[in-house]
Amino acid sequence: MIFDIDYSIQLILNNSFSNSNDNNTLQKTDILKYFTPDIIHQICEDCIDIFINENNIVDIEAPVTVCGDIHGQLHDLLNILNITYQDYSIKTLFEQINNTKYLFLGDFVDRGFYSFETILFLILLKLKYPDRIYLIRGNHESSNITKIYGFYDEIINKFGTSTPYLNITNLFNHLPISATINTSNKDPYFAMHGGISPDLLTLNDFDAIDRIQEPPHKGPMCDLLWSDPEDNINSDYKVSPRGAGYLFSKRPLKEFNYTNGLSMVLRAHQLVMEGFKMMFDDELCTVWSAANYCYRCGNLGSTLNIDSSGNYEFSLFEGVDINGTDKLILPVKKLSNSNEYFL
Ligand SMILES: [Mn+2]
Repeated sequence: MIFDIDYSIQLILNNSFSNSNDNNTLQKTDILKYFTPDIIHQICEDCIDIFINENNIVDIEAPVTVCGDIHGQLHDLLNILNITYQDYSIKTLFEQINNTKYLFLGDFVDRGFYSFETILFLILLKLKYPDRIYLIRGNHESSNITKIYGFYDEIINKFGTSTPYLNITNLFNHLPISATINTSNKDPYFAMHGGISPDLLTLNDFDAIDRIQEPPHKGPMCDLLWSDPEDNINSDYKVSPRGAGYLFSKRPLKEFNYTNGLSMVLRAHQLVMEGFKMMFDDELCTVWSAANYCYRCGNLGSTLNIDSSGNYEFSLFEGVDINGTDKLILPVKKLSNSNEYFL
């Protein structure tokens, strides 16, 4: 089974910017005609071959753009990648990826309208740029969770069969679960989807996790994908109201950074109206990239851009109007950590 990566990527781009009234027709005639279950199976198998050779902690050299939850909001993902309604050529996309690596912190699917296109686009980029595009697992990259929150239903509606769903959730089981970002002048940044775990005190502990599985309901892998930071608890860890993972306080987070020589933990997993949130003496940051979450929350999205020497700045953006036709992408606003606020 042969597929062309560049053609596949351009096909998704073309369809993403077609007139919304024709969207379903075009998806049926173009996207679904090309991406048959056999092709999707092959794309997943090729991408699994890459993930299986990545460690539980992937090592990334900055510059890198760190992205939080996407949740099937394909047009926000394209916005992050500098793709606009005016210019959605793969040449522009590939130039952007050659400027900065990308790290996506999980929760690619569920909630939004385009989970299938979003995950397909991301794994095609991973195939094209295995050393510039990095994907780590979120709690929604799970067979159990995606059956409830939209991805499974979307696949059944689009294909009439669960085969692509089974291939893609199998791919989820191979995703790495954390990342270090190395820079020339600062201690490494460390990233995961949810948060820290009482069972993961040193980075060596991460290597012991057998990650090739559906995320368990408890234990270190579960905590990494599900936990949240919390200001108002007076213990290190507390049971999470989510029913999985923990709430963790400043003390264990700062101890984790100190023990492992890290400058900051980067995570996603929680909606932030301002797009990002610094906590715990600026030793933890939440990055949220699904702007106007579920097309109604009115929140900003952000990415955290880390340069080669370790300085960072946020890009803030508003939600893309997916019903618009001639001004689909809103301008990206930059907020730098050289501003007084972040010193
Ligand atoms: Mn999450």
